[in-house]
Amino acid sequence: AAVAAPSAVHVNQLGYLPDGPKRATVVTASTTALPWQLRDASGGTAASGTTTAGGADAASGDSTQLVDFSSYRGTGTGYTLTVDGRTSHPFDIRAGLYDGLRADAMSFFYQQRSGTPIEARLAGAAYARPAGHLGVAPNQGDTSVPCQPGVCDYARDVRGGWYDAGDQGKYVVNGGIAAWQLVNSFERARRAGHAAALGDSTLRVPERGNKVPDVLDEGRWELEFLMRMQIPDGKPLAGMAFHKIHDAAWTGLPTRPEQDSQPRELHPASTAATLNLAATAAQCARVYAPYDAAFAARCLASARRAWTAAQAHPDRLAPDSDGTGGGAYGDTRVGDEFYWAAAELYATTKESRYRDAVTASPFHTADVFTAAGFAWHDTAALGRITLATVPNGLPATDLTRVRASVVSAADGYLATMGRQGYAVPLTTDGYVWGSNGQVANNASVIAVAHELTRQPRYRTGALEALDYLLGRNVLGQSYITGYGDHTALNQHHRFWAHQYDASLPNPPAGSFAGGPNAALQDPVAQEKLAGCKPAKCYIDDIGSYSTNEVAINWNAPLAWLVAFAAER
Ligand code: 9MR
Repeated sequence: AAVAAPSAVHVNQLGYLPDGPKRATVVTASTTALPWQLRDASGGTAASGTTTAGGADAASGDSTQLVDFSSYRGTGTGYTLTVDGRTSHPFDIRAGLYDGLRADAMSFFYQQRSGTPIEARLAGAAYARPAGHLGVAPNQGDTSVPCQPGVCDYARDVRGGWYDAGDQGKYVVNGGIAAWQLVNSFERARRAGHAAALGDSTLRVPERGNKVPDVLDEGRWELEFLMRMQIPDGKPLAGMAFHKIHDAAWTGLPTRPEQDSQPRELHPASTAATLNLAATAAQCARVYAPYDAAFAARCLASARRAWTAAQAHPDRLAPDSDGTGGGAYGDTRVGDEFYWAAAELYATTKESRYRDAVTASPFHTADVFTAAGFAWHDTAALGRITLATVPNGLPATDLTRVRASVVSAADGYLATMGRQGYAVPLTTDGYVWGSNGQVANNASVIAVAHELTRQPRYRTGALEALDYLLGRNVLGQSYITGYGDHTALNQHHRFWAHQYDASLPNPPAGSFAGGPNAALQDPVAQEKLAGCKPAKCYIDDIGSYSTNEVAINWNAPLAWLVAFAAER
């Protein structure tokens, strides 16, 4: 595989929807309008016009001009845009634009599954591998995993779930938000009348043909793992969830999952993990009920136990320091998780005790949609979205306020987009570890505002965030493998490590890079990106884990957003 050099005319390299916005950005010193031409595959001029000022883009430092060809109504493949003698990568304009990416961004999760073989017939021969972490040598987990010394005196079967990212750790807080977003994408699509697009036999997963929507099959793979992380009755801290399970020491790259010989360990139970379990298991009880009543009941029982345990132990806080052999995922502020869990339990059960927990939470009236966006450590927005969209018994005035808070957050993100050359719902200080995930999360809030209001500007905003992720950005970089000419191809991963071992594959199509991170938190970024403007702090190198890793909590909002964009 090879990628083309970037072009100075930055477009969505996958393309544009016929009825969607169609804008591009050109980096230029010119402060006067420039002529542009849209050319079709045969080279004929399909449309033409002049640019408008994009201004100085603060996050990149570039001065920009904007092209707007939204009024063009033709369809086809192989279009290019020429501005001032410079030509973009080719792109399509067609209604089915996002169908392939919808499946690939979701199928990423199958390929990250632990505890099951990845089958060639589903993933392609290059991506097939034996099951990882089923206790088969040299693996030392995950069928009987002991605790770290002093944490517990027994072992637990915590097989399954998804590997978090390029490493093979499994973390309840990150698994929680990612599972919630996949299941939520189905719940939202069903409300919108588009459930069939995520239905049975729409994904390359082993459960195809079982009459359950494939995205729910995928979510269940993680939910079963999350419930295995719950401490059984009769043990100290019963009902709490272990924060994480991972290797005792970091493994090198490459390390195929089935070849990992490190001991695996359970880390102390945490309030944050327990509330992630309560929230996602409560959502599970609601969404899976029509397909598997017994599973839904098991989810609800687990959620209730987790909630009760978290209330009894509100101060088991995961530290930032526990980062040997796996990510720390420290979280010392758990009021947001309490709110999220209460909201999910209330939406599912309608019981007054959970409603009281919702309305008593300071997060119920706080501005939970920050400029930075919600994240694995900042989950109140998930609860707010559920309360705004899932029928519940909140008083009408409260419900109106809850819904208005989503719409006003979306207006804020749209305003942020409008102030920049690249229409990204991220402020200049938002280029953190996983910034692309934050772009997708904020775009999903804009999409929920579209559901609540039906106002076209919110669909436009959500689609333009995808333009950013697919190449309309300062680097002219598509951050999604396989979609675009100049794409991410060497994301940090222990199996898809082609850059380090030519016998291994690159990441599969639909893999989403973490994205620009101004803090330069790895040696490659520090060496290659010193002095970068925030939006440029990205390098497609396997060693740059702080800018170029994949992770389940980034692919999940991408899959969510693309499912929204693909609806027609
Ligand atoms: O996404 C996480 C980010 O918010 C943190 O700042 C960063 C450092 O702690 O860790 C990120 O998560 C990584 C995790 O720690 C280990 N697995 C890979 C994750 C993505 O890079």
